[in-house]
Amino acid sequence: MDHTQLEELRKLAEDAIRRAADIDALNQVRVSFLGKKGEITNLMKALRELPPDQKKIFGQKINEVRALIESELQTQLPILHRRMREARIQSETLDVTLPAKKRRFGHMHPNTRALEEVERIFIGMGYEVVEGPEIEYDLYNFEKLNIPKGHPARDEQDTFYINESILLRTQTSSVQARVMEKGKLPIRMICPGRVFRSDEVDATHSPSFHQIEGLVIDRHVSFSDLKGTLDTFAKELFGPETRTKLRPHHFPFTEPSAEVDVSCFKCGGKGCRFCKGEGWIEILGCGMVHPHVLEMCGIDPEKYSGFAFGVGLERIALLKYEIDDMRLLYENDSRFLEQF
Ligand code: 2NL
Repeated sequence: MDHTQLEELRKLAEDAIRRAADIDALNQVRVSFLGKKGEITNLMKALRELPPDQKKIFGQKINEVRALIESELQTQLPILHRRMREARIQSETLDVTLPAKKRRFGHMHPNTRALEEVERIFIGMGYEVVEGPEIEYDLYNFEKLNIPKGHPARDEQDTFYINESILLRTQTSSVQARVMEKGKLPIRMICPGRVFRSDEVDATHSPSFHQIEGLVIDRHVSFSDLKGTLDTFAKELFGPETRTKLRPHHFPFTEPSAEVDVSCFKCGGKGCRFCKGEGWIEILGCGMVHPHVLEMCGIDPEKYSGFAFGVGLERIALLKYEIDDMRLLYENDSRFLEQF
């Protein structure tokens, strides 16, 4: 160990410190000179081998060099900080004269628009919106709705079964059966949601579509309540001129049952291309809840009565927005969706 060697080390360190391009590089220099295995630390260890008189001289000298390196590092730190900040500002400059990027706005799917419209109407009449599981027990989807084993609606040709007792719901009535079973009366609810049927895709069918069902249960609910409610609904949805008419029908879960037609909102009922010359368009199915259904869901049919109805959401969307093929609703072609 001699003075020149220490002097060289100091120069070397100073040089490395000045050349460090950023804070990381500076830290590396710090470690390589002052760190646990650094040059200065090694020299300190080497002191032990020296005779006592030299130990003192070189000890002092090494400490001086260390202090110099430390102060040099201290000086360089703010300089590097400033330099890095300036470089970042340089690279982040914003050219405000560049043309703006065009924003692409998304918007509501026609199904969602139709759904929110229907929900708005029924919420306005005091209904609650309730949702339930898409994977359902046979018990809630069929049994409690008066569709016993062996009924054609249960056919594997029409229903997606997961196993013998679990399936993909074919109607949202299963949600209503669950609500009735809870026993909190009266009930005034709609339940929108996805349902599944084993259908081939065509212009009016899909294996998965959406339904909105409604249910009202209270004392003294009558068929005229049902008629009035659906007439109000049709007028709200298709315009105040709309008239409704009921045709007798059959559903296993209602008695009596009916299908509801609305006067064509294009021609006012005279008959046109839109209503295929009929003047009327079918929009939903309905009826008074079958006493047996009430019973199976734990409600006393002697004390309570109610009505129920079901509409296909896609059918409403197709009619309201004059779309002629249901597949367009599922393809997510933005050129189509942009039009609504
Ligand atoms: C249709 C017919 C309908 C119901 C659904 C219902 C639900 C319960 C009890 C009784 Cl919990 N009925 N729902 C009633 C009549 C018709 O839907 O053609 N839908 C598209």
